[in-house]
Order: sequence, then structure tokens, then C-alpha cells
Amino acid sequence: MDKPNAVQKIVDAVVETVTDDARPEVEVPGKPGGRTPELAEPTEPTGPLDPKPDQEAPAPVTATGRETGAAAHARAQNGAFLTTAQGTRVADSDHSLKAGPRGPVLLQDHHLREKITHFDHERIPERVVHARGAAAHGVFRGYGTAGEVTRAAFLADGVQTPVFVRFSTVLGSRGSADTVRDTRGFATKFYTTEGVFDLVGNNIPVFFIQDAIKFPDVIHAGKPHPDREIPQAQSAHDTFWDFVSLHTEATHHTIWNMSDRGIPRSLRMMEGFGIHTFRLVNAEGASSLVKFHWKPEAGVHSLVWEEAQLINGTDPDFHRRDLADAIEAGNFPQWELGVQVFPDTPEQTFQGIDLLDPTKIVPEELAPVRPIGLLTLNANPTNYFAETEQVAFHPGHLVPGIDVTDDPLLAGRLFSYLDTQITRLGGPNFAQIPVNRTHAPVNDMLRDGFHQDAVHTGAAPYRPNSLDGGCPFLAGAGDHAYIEFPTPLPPAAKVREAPASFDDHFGQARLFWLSLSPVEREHVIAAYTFELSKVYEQVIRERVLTVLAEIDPVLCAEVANGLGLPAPQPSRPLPDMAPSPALSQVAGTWPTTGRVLGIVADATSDLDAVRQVRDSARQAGLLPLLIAPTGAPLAEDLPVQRTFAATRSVEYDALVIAGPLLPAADDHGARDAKSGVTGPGAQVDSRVALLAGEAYRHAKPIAVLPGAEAVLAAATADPAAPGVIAGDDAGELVAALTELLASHRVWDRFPPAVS
Ligand code: HDE
Repeated sequence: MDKPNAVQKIVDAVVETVTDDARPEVEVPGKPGGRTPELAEPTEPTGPLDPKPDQEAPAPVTATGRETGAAAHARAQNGAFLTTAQGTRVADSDHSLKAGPRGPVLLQDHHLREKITHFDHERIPERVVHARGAAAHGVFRGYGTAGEVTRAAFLADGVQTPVFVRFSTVLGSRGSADTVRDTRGFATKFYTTEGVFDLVGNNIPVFFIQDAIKFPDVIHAGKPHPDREIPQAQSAHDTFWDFVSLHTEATHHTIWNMSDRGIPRSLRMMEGFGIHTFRLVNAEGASSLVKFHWKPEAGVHSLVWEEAQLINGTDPDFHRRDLADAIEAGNFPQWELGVQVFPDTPEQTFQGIDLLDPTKIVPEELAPVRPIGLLTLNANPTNYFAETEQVAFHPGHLVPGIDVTDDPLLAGRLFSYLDTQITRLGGPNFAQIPVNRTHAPVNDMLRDGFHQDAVHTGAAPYRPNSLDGGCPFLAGAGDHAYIEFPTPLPPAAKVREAPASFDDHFGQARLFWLSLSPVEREHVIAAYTFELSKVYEQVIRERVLTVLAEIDPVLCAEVANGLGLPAPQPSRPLPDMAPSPALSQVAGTWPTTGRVLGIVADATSDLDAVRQVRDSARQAGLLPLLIAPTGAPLAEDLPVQRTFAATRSVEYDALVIAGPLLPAADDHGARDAKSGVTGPGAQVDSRVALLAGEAYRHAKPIAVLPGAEAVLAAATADPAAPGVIAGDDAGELVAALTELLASHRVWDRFPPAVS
């Protein structure tokens, strides 16, 4: 398939394994513009700068999917001079047109009116859920392994399809913090040759409710209280826990949110799930039921709760920044798409699990995930609003070979996503917004409406017609038409009921609990205890404990203990269950590319060792950042990226400390409230002690060079604890840290109390 310009660039840029040679020269990602500015305000007119090399724009196709042959950034602004929206050059944009310098301002000032009027209308309604998001362009390559189950063209072997992926939190407003405890959205738009396919999933494989009619209820309960509009982007409040303790089908999703999955380390380190069972249809017309899974190449990793809370204050854009920085530095995030495949039987169950119940998983040990393609995110959006804000996903954007099932949650979604865009994006023509445009030819009979961008030809937008020669014609299966699978339906009466097979609300929550490692269980206990401690009404806490009793006695007793309440008994004996090891995220080792290494040093440190650490870290694919008392370089070749006053441990995955780090000039409480940890007469800068102490208690690897031992003492970190290493060979230290980072955290440092 010939795809010029932007599409081709995205497709060309697929890099299966990003080699050091392929990685762009980016020492520290985050450069705001395409050019390093001069100190003085520029005076020479020049055209708009090219976008940064890491940025891409929606493909330059028309509103009707025609390739234009235009350059990738053809929609960007043009010319060297400021103009009005009509392209008329402007001589003064700093002063209103007035009757004399002291006014009054004249109504005839068309430039003022245009500028202010447009500004007044810059905002659109944020998404009712998933308002906070970050996105990237990329490419998906099919493995061809799905051919047995689907005829979808983009899954065929070697086919490369441009994609746009948006990640999100669910509850928070558009300006809310990134690292709140919440489910994350993982929505992918595939611009396939057969039309757009949207896989609109989450990072948690189940949902709070079994029927779409309950969606307004669960969201109203999770959103801030309607009177004070607090708390923002949190589930730690009365209305959320009131609802989920009464509506117990939410139990399974809730325990996932209370686990480490609710606070991912990075959007690049999350799994994704389609949740619902979909129906795939192959070239012979045979159907299978499937569940979609995204598996991150970087592994599934999480923050610890204290870290997540600190980040929300120190860098509320943490996840957004991390994604953009990784792409800018050429560390392209990758996921494998896989499917669990089940026979399409009349009962639509698999080993007793109802496949239409979105509160249930099928353990991977029972149905393995078969890889069917690779997703690589390789370009940042050029403009947040135009792309990330205006992208419109819809589970009903399907292509031939992919059909839906009768999951009652999915049915409501098939209505909702189309409906919501009409308000959010101002009318029915949102499919014509550049980021939403299909790359397949459009020949519809939809006409007119607000913001119509297509210039339709012809006289007969109806069928049948003879005036337009009967065009457009209907397609058959051989012409890639979308044909719904003729699913047989059992005889039924019209009722408002759920099937009995949806009744078990606790079994799989118990399966999840039993499948976690001890340290993950500690985190679940702590999360429930924290959240319920923020609940005002005692009866709601007590009610949640009755739900926890149905999951596990240890979980229930530990949370009850933390709340100072008695632990209730389950209503019936708890079942024995074989754990599903795939549900735990701590076993194994993973690539460490792009992990951030903080190197703490000052002018008195062994600068040769500092250089060696930095260089070895770069060679190992880590991102080393030098942390020093001020922004002054420690040597000509040792620029400083962070200062003691302006950094916090949460920016780093591991630390190297190059002592001795005596208190710096600004290490006093009046200047920096972080000072004072070690008290007067301290031998170590108190911000460094805090940095090391936080990294230590967040189970991060720490290495100390000779002379830095006092930092560990000041940080009350045990030098003999797992993951704390000392030595004088910089290369060896970095190698040891990299090995520790491959398991993400040094959990052995803090043995769990519960088994
Ligand atoms: Fe959504 N959901 N949802 N949802 N959802 C929206 O669509 C809705 C559900 C998901 O990055 C809205 O364009 C209903 C499950 C993601 O733009 C809205 C129900 C799953 C995103 C909507 C669900 C999701 C949304 C808000 C119950 C995981 C963000 C704005 C039947 C499989 C997409 C918009 C993006 C967004 C409705 C349940 C995922 C209102 C009615 C289950 C990732 O249409």
C-alpha cells in the first residue's frame, strides 16, 4: 500500500529493537522548542519553525480519506508575519484601537474582537470520563498469526498500520494529577485500509459493572462529591465506597484498583485489556470469541503509594512527561497485542466462566494469550488540543473480521461513544477532524451539519438513485464489506434481568488476591486501609469490611486492624482456588532502557568517578541526570540537570551517591523547607539525606562511591540492606544497579508481614 508523507514516515520508523545507532542525540529529553533561543528578543522575520524531530501530525488525508500528497505538517501555520484568521497581516497586536492613548477603545477594532472572541471559545467540554490523557503516534505490525480466527486485513503478516494511542485516568478532570490511584484508559485507533478500528480498553481486565445502565451510577459515585466538588481524581471518599460496597459486582475491579495496578510507574509499563469478549470472524466465515490483551515489552511496573502521592505535588504531569520524553529520546514504547481464543458456543462460556460478564477474566493459564502483532509508539503529537483532545474513540468503529458480542456493558458503550462526541466535539462531523480521519476512502451519504469539511459532489445522496448513476454501490464480503455475524439467538422474553451466571461477585476477587505475591498483598492491604481511613461514615467502612470478608480473612483482618474495627466473618466458606501466576507483576526481569539514574555529587566529589558513572549509565541505555547543589556545571563536561533544592527522589529509579556532600549554602530551613532532616551540625546536606532516605524506603537500588557512606547514615538507610551497594569501580556499580533495576524494585529490602 502506498502511503506518502506522514503515514509513510510513521510506518518507516518502526524499529523492532531500537539500537544505540538509531537513537537520536538527546542528552536530556524535554527541550521545549525546535531551536535554542537567543537571549535577546528576535527581530528578523522568519517562518514558523519546523516541528521537533520527535513530533508527528495526523496524516494529510482529506475529510473523505483521499491522500493529498501534502507534506506531513501541511496543516501547520505558514508565513513569517502575524496575520488575522483571514491571512491579513497585522501591524500591532499589543494595543487596542483607541481614540487617543487613554481611550476609549473603539468597537471597530476587528483585530481585537477576533482575538478575544476566539479566545473566549477556546475550551470545549472535557470528556465526561477519561478527561486527563496523553497520546502518541505509532505503528502496528501484524504477525499474521490471527489469520485463523479473523479476516481483518491489518492483522495479516507484515501489514503495517498507523495508529494513535491515548492513555488516560478515569475520574480526574483534564488538569488533574497523573499518578492518582485509578484505572487507566488505553485506547488505540488503527487507521486500517478497511476503515478505522478502535480498541478502547483499560489497564485492568475487568469492569465495575456488568450492565451499561449502571455506568452513570458508578461514575457519579467516583467523581467528586456534588456539593463541595472534592476530592479530585480520587476514590478515597464516601460516595465511591458507599456505592462499591452496596453494588458488589464492583468488588473484583476494586481490588485491582487497590493493587499496584492502580498506580503504574509509567504508561509504558501497563498492560492493556479490551475487557469485553469480542467475536472474530475468519475468511471462511467461522467465528471465535476472543479477549484482547496488550503486553508491554518493558514489563508491568508500579509506583509505591508514598511516591505516587509525592509525585502528584512535585510533578503532576509525571506520566505525560515520561511518555513524551521516552519517545523523544528514541526509547520507543512497545506492546505485543495478543488474544485469548475461545470456541463460539451457544452458551458463550469457557470452563464455567461466562464470557459475556465483564467482571470476569479467563486466567491465562487456562487460555494462553496468543501474540498477533506489535505496537510501537514512535512519535509525539505536534499539538495537544488538535490531536490528544480531539481524538474520538468508539468501540463501534469496527472493521470486517471483528464483531461484538452481547456483553450488556459493551452494548451501552456502542451507543455512548458516538453520542458523547456530538456534545464534546460540537456536532456530527467529528470524524472529519484530522486525527479522526480514516485513511480508507469515504463515500457516505451523511450530509451537512456543523463543521462540514468535505465538499460533496453529486446530486443524489440517497439510494436508490439513478441521477448519480446509482452510486455509491453496496459492497459484498468479497469487496471488504462489514457484515454482522449472523449470531443465532435463543428464544427469550423481554426482561430487565441479569443471568444467574453473573451472580458470583467475589470468587475472582479472591483469585486475584491469592495470585499476588506477599509484597503485592501488603500494598493491597495498605491501599484499602488508606482509602477507608478517608471515608467519613463508619458504617461504610464496616460495610466494606463485610465485602473483604468474602474475599479473604487475612485481607479483611489486616484492613480491619488498621481501621480499628472488628473483622466480620464471611457469609459462606471461602473456596480453595488455584492461583493464576500471570496476575502477579513482580516476578521476572525486564529491559531497563530509559530508566532514570540520579547521580548526586558536588564540586568536592571524585569527578572522574562521576564521569565514569554517567558514561557507563548512558552505555547501558539508562538516562543519567546529575544532581548538584546549584545549576553550575561541576566541570566543563559535567553539566548539572537537577539541584538539591529543586529535585525530589521520585524523579529517579536508582541513585548513585558521590560523597561527601557536606551541607550546601542553601541548606537551611528558612530557604528550603526540605532542609532540617538531619538537624544542626549535620555532616551531610539534608536534601541529599532526604533524597537517599526516600529512595531507600521506596525500595530503589542505591550505590555509594567511596566517601559517601555518611549519606546512608544520615538517611537512616541500612548499608547492608538488599539493593544498597558500595564500591569504587563505576562500571561495576552501574552494571549492578542495572541488574537490580531489571526487577524494578528491591522488594527483599522490606520482608512482608503477611504471607
Ligand atoms: Fe468508556 N467512555 N464507557 N469505558 N472509556 C468514554 O467516551 C462509557 C468503559 C474508556 O482516550 C467516553 O469519548 C460507558 C469500559 C476509555 O478518548 C464515554 C461505559 C472501558 C475512554 C464513555 C463505559 C472503557 C473512555 C467519554 C459503560 C474499558 C477514553 C468520552 C457501558 C474497556 C477514550 C468519550 C479516550 C471514554 C462511556 C465503560 C474505556 C462517555 C457508557 C468497560 C479508554 O462515551
